[in-house]
Amino acid sequence: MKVAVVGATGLVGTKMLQVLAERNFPVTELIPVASEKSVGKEVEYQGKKYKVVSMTDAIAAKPAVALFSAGGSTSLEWAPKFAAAGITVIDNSSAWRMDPAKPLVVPELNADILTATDKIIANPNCSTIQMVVALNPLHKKYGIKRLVVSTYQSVTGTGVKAVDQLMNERKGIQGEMAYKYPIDLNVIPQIDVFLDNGYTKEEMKMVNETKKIMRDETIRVTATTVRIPVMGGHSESVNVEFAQDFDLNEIRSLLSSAPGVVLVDDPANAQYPMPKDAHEKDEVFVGRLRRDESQPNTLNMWIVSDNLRKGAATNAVQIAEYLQQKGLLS
Ligand code: 2RA
Repeated sequence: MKVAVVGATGLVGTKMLQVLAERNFPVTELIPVASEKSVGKEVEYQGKKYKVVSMTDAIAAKPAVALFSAGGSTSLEWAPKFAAAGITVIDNSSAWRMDPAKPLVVPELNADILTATDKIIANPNCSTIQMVVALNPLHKKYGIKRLVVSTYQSVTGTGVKAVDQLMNERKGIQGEMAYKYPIDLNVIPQIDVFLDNGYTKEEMKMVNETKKIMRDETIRVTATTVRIPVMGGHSESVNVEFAQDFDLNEIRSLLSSAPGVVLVDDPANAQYPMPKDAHEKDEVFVGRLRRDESQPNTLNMWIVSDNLRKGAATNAVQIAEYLQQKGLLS
């Protein structure tokens, strides 16, 4: 199968290539695509070098599927052109996520909504993906009424410029700033721009995408999203109010058998998920499970995952795998 990766030289694009190779996706021809300034550069895939091509050349090559990680405006302009050529686009930007006509997919939850006519499929925001993967089995059993989430997000979510900023600060080198403020030895309670309601765009992504993916508009969600100086993945403290009472042991067993979830919850031995341990893993790690003693039917949990993998590249490749296995690609 011909596969295009659009934004192949970026952090997520590079990870998409890595994940496609690791999971043995049946790639017969790889078409790496990037902005005009990167055309002609080479990327490596399974030990072979491939030349980066332009968008127009990629469409002419007619891949069956194009994994996009090139930003919202590029996606708004180019995804419809790929789709019009019969190419299925799996898009990692926020451009199409809340479009009612476009599926927003986390395969563990809602791949069943996909059809052969879906030519633009949205990959959700990283912080949303890891949260819903962990919450889905609990929602099915107890019904979630309300979520209060606070995130601790890795600099890799911003991109290579932010990774460079953190490393430069560590080494005392004056370099380009990805953030308005230093990130090393600091915490920045702003991810993306502020909206009129006082929340950031990242916070409202968590609110709106959660309802769409979980197919339940009644779930109430409030979020505070924060950037911290770590590399390995995003962490989240989630307070979950259920419609009915729960049993903590049953919660543990539901999470232990949930697809894509690994339970790491042994406080007596100081075992809990940490971004260092989630780095380069595809699963969502859950721990610190405890009853919220301040109100009934409420659970506290801690969720960690590698934002570049399950939060972006792995989820996109899993969608492609589903489409391929179900014969939904042209
Ligand atoms: C972030 N959620 O971590 C973004 C990346 N998509 O900034």
